Amino acid sequence: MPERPPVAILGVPMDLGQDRRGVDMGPSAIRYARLQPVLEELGYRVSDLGNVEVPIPEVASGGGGKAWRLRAVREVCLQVARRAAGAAREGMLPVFLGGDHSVSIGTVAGVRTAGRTGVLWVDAHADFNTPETSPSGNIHGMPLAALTGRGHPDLVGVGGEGASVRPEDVVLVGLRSVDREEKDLLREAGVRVYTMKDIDAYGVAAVVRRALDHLSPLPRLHLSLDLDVVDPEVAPGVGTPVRGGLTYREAHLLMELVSEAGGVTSLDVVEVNPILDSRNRTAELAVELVASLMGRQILELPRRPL
Ligand code: NNH
Ligand code: MN
Ligand code: MN
Ligand code: MN
Repeated sequence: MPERPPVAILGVPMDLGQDRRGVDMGPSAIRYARLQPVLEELGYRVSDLGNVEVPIPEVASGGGGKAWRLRAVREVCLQVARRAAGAAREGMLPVFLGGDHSVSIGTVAGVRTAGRTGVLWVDAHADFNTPETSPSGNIHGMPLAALTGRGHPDLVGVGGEGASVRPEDVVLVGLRSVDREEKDLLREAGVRVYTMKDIDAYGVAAVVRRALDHLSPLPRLHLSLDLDVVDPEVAPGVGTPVRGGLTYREAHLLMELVSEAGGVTSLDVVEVNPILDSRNRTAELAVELVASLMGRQILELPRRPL
């Protein structure tokens, strides 16, 4: 992995994968919280590629009940995948700003065309539903299942033939809300899962070390950060808050340890909803966490290992 690859920011203002308004403003909120200047201060060359065009729910087409607005979500994800593939093949480090988590069906499908990709899914939820198991019909609860080849063919097929990632290349961290049948799918798929209980019992450091021992041998690492993984007291601006999440420092430590281990080749920052937030706190936290992931340190000094 090159030391400081050029960064490309791509916004995906999509709120079609769930039914609370406002997450479409995530890209604006995160840009307003100074993502680009913060990355430039860290020494990156950054280009903002703008936003992918997304229809508003009032005019979005397709599907209902088992997978709401399926056709529109697929169309957006196809665009995202095309842009993501371009950026990754040019050797850029794409940072995708959601939007709800359904955008990741496109981001991961795109970046993996540049090489086999390990996925670190950091989320309160597993996002491993299919239309059959989903209690809500919301596609933002389905992206990881789709990426590993499960669910509606229109979602699975965003990446072309076959699954975008192998289940053994996926690690989930931070879970505390998983639907009943979703649990069965997770177990059958054989993905690695570290829940909040594991974090409580062993600590973030041990969990991250295990996750990266497993994923680091792969040529690419994609981190998909759903801000609802952080405790809602710290990150209130999300559509589906769940108590008992990462503390402020646990979230930073996770990022710092991934950075120390070599960083990522692509990143999603999703589910920031400024309408549900107060004073843009969650977007500001998101930018801070990205800074920690991209190399910001408390002390810029060589440290001796403990
Ligand atoms: N599991 C629920 C569903 O399928 C909620 C998913 N919500 C999320 N996922 N925010 O990250 O609808
Ligand atoms: Mn999610
Ligand atoms: Mn979530
Ligand atoms: Mn596919």
